[in-house]
Amino acid sequence: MNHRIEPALIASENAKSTLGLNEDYDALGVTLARDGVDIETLTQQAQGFNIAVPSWGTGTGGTRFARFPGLAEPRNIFEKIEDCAVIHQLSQCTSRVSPHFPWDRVDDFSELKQHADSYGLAWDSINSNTFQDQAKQAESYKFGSLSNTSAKARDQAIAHNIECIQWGQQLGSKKLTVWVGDGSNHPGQQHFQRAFERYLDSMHKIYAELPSDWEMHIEHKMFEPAFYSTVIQDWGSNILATMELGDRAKSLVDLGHHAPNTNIEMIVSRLIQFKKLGGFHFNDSKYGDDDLDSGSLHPYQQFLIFNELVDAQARQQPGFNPNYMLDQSHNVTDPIESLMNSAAEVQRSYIKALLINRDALYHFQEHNDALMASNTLKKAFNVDVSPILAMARLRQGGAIDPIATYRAADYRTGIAANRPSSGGNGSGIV
Ligand code: LRH
Ligand code: MN
Repeated sequence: MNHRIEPALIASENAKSTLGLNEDYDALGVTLARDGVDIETLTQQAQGFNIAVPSWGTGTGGTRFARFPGLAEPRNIFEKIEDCAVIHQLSQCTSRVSPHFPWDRVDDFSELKQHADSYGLAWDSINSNTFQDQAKQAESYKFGSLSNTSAKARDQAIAHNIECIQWGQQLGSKKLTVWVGDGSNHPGQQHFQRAFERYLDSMHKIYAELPSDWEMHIEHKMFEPAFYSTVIQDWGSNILATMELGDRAKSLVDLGHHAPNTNIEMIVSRLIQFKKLGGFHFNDSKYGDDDLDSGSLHPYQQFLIFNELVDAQARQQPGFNPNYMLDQSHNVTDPIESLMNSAAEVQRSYIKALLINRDALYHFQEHNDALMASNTLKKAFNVDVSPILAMARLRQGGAIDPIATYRAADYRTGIAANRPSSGGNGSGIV
């Protein structure tokens, strides 16, 4: 298998902190054992955790105001894969990449598959794009895509999604994610029911082409690019659409797509209960769809979401198999560092949620002991599980400290010569 970072460098960096890690790990083991928790079981669960990386997150992101490209930006999907290989090599929990078409379109998909295979990377959900007009595109998506009043525009968007499935099959993916920006900016501009009916009619035509072992994930979003109404505006419209389409249509929860202070963990619980939780786009936000690093602002909310996920796992909830993925935009940090950091922060929420004493929680819930129920969650959240995450990385050949090791490797300086800046738009979202 190819490596982007010299394994010897990772080993020498790890050697600097292995002693300290073992001490911290053993001490945490003793503390957890006092509550009957076996640290080794948790470390194995940490090693089994995996979260996909968005190809579009490897380039520096921007806003409508500006984008400030960094050094040695990836200019195409091959270079994005190389950077994803660095993230997985050091973090050991991001072995899948989610592409976006046509941003990542290539002429030879088998060549692209071989390139990813050479780094031990697989392909996660395929993201279609009917929120931008491509050069020489016949029908514009200015007034929507799958819900556009123009049948020609809808057919064009349907054809693109079906093509995305075919490209995904060549890469070995098993999921299609459909997010559309369709909506309106003015009251009266759109007939809500007719727009939703057109959307459902289009999605039925795409669903009919979905291979039997694939899932379709529908992503809702409150606003942007539309600022008055959005056809799939919230989890309600989302789950209704998935129920309308069929068992293999499920809802995807992008954390940033909700109004501030929305109880997202409760939405997750509902989707789990009705076997409609397809997966997540993890990120964090303060105001809108800020696409900030996961757990950087609301780590407790992320932990509460994993409380629902671990609870379903513990109850062996039928139809429970959510897909985990990051969806972030890195405007002021090195995307590789932010993606490694964020993958570990989501992994941290999972391990902390595994520490929750569920029997005690259920007892306090049944007896309306609100304070002790809340304290049972906080007790788990307040455990520093960093030694478990680091040990999971070390045991799989990763870095005890991914950021320090990445900086020691000075990766971007090393590849800058092969990646002359393309100036212009590069591969960030904007
Ligand atoms: C929409 C979204 C969607 C992607 C896009 C890049 O805001 O979250 O998941 O297609 O970002
Ligand atoms: Mn998203």
